[in-house]
Amino acid sequence: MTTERPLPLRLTQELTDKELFVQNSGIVNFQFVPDRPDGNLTIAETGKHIPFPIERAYWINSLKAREAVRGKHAHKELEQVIVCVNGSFRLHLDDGTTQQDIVMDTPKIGIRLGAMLWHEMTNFSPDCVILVLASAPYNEADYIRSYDEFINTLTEEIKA
Ligand code: T46
Repeated sequence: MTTERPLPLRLTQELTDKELFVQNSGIVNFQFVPDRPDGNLTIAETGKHIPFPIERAYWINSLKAREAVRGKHAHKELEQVIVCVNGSFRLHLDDGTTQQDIVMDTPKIGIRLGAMLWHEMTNFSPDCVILVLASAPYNEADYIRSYDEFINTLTEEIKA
């Protein structure tokens, strides 16, 4: 028997949190100002688009290896918004019960990565640039890097 995996979600302006049914996530529509022929401007403001005060930003590029994998962890408390500012990649989300894949290929829409959400990034285009806005400074103690530990922590939280 084969288990069917749902088709990856495509980011469009019409998309709502209803279609993104994995828990602790959400769609973030940024303010977009097309300035043709002088390029486009995309804006993220705390309170308006980002549901937390931004304490840290980091960006990822040079994703030339087809087989590159990033993420593969959850955070205990950190809140983040991830956006593909150039190129494309695939974002895999797992709340411990439900899994969903999203094709990240627009700078206009971000995805909220809430606490206790397992996430993996793959299928990077060579020109892919990822920006992440985070609610706190880097803290390795906030990471859960083992999937078994992630599931056990969720089970303990349900029992408590
Ligand atoms: C996340 C996803 C979306 C730091 O020292 N400071 C930092 O702010 C960051 C982000 C990383 N690092 C160090 C920690 C590791 O030794 O850089 C190394 C690589 O980090 P990591 O393996 O966590 O990178 P990714 O791309 O797998 O994950 C990153 C973020 O770390 C993570 O919080 O949610 O992007």
